[in-house]
Amino acid sequence: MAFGRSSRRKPLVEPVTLKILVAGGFGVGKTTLVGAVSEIRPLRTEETLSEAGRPVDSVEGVEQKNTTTVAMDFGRITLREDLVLYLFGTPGQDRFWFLWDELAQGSLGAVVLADTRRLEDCFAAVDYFERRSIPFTVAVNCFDGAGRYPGDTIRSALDLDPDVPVMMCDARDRESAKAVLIAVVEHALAQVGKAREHAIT
Ligand SMILES: Nc1nc2c(ncn2[C@@H]2O[C@H](COP(=O)(O)OP(=O)(O)OP(=O)(O)O)[C@@H](O)[C@H]2O)c(=O)[nH]1
Ligand SMILES: [Mg+2]
Repeated sequence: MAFGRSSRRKPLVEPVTLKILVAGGFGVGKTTLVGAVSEIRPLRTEETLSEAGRPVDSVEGVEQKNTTTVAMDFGRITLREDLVLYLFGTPGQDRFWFLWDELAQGSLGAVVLADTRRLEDCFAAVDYFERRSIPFTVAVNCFDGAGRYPGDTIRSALDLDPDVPVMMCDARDRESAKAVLIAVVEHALAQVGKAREHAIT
């Protein structure tokens, strides 16, 4: 163009940015999910799993796993021109619990990833968000060879409230991971709406 007018269209509004946590037990696919959807190169804080850690860090079912998140994952996804999510993946190992309060600050909602082969590993995350009234959804990462169960079976096994969405996903798949994030945003916004209504009436 003659006078260098940029052809790039500027967004009409500044996007709303929301913070979403991606939580769950050790090796459930949190880093994978953030990496699958992030439009920026995700920030990772991976350390190699050591021989010494073997008794503590069971990689049963995810034997190809040789690193673990020691602080957080960070990624970003634009869901719409006016809606951007900042994603924070938590570390999965119990010894990094002290980081969760920092990561949870200011978050709109959370995804708790679960693996049906070790469902109990996500109890702590479910508990954490319930106690703090942070809206969350449960996404079962369907690993090959893991048992498939209906959402309601997962719901009762985790003793979830009826309004907590439960869905299946493949953390490696961008569209699947994106659907999980859309569900958590919708759920969290609905919860905020309900809380507001409650405050008015
Ligand atoms: N088959 C299969 N493998 C997966 C899937 N998601 C993740 N993986 C693999 O499982 C392993 C664990 O994934 P990570 O994303 O590192 O898990 P994480 O929850 O971030 O682990 P920590 O940070 O250590 O708690 C990796 O080797 C992935 O390639 C999946 O949906 N299917
Ligand atoms: Mg990780």
